[in-house]
Amino acid sequence: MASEERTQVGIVGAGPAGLVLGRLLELAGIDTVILEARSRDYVEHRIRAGVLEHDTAELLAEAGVGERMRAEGLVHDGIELRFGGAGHRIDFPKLTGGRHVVLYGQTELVKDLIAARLDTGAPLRFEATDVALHDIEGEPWIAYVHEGAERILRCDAIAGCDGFHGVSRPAVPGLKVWEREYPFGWLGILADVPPSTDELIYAHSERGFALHSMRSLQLSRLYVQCDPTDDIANWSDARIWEELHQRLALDGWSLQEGPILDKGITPMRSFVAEPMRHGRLLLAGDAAHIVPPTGAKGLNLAVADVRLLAEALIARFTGGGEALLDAYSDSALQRVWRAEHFSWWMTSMLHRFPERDAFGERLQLSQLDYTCRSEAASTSLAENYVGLATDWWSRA
Ligand code: FAS
Ligand code: PHB
Repeated sequence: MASEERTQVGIVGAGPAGLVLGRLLELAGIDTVILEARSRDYVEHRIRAGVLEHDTAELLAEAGVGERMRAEGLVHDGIELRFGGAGHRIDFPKLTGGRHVVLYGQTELVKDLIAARLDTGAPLRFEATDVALHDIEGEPWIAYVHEGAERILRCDAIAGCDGFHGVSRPAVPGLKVWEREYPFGWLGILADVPPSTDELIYAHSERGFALHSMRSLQLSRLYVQCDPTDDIANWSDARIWEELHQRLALDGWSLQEGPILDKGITPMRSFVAEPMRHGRLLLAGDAAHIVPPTGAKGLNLAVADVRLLAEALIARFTGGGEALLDAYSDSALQRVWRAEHFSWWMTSMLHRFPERDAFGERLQLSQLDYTCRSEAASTSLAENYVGLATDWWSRA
């Protein structure tokens, strides 16, 4: 006989979406239970995003989980676009009225959120398997297995924060899906070497795209565009560094090598599923949408979703009615499509397309040149990269 319990919001998934939502609801006194399929160790060491938008960093600090981010995160006031043998800096504060980004790995953010939740004792169940959603249009409940026992969680609402391969999106009937696959992926490395640059370098080269990012002043994170079906076994450390040297090359600048601690290939896609609500099931984060990582939007978009979702659920549970919940999907999708377009635009401008399209390549170079020369075009890149201010969406 399965043991039963009840909560106000059942959250499926302990990635950034589920953990931030859990934190915001907990601070508002809303009961939640988070169910996570994998182990704590797995979730805390899954290397993914690195850039926090201005308002994402602010939200984490306001939610009381930003202390280590403030101490160890790196505030960045710009990025460099490198093409045609020259580097061009995009100055964020100058173009956006003082906004910036913070370099702080998703692994660290997840560790901070998990620690905060375990510290308060709010339920967070790792290795919760066989999660199945039921009666999402009526009286929702979640069946799952934990510590060898069948469990039932009855909820007033379910937040599907279980990522692209989760069970929540498939539970929504009649979904409308938009998808675009790209003919390339990213090979990413984590290297035990100080970054060779103070700010991120996005490089367009004849050999393909490369990105020099970082995780700290001691740890570098770098990427090269590759065939999405390629096998990482085909990429020796020496071959990876050689490609990075060639694609990031600039007179008077050199790239420092170091031991590679982790390497992997990630395919790229743009994906949106609508609506993000069905009955009492609300989708947030990668469960509803995916962006190519070029614009550093994935994690930030997940946080933007749960900022809206938390506000709607808090209103629902504190006598504010369901108007914000009814508006959640449309409000979230406005931000989703803006991030989808920006991520597609950055990806299309910077990557070399396999069909060796000479005309397309000249268009890319012209777009890069214009983006760096025109204050209007630089401002457009900068305001999307640091993240449109939360109140931007309510302006006429
Ligand atoms: P997540 O996928 O992070 O979390 C979902 C959670 O749900 C996971 O912990 C999963 O174990 C759990 N789950 C899944 N199914 C479940 C089930 N049935 N029951 C219970 N739990 C379940 N974004 C960037 O901005 N920059 C990057 O460089 C970048 N690199 C990436 C590299 C890779 C390989 C991937 C896959 C993504 C990358 N992203 C990047 C995007 C990434 O950061 C996501 O946008 C971000 O993790 C989204 O957070 P969540 O929506 O919480 O989803
Ligand atoms: C990262 O540091 O992982 C990173 C930074 C910027 C991007 C994508 C990934 O656009």
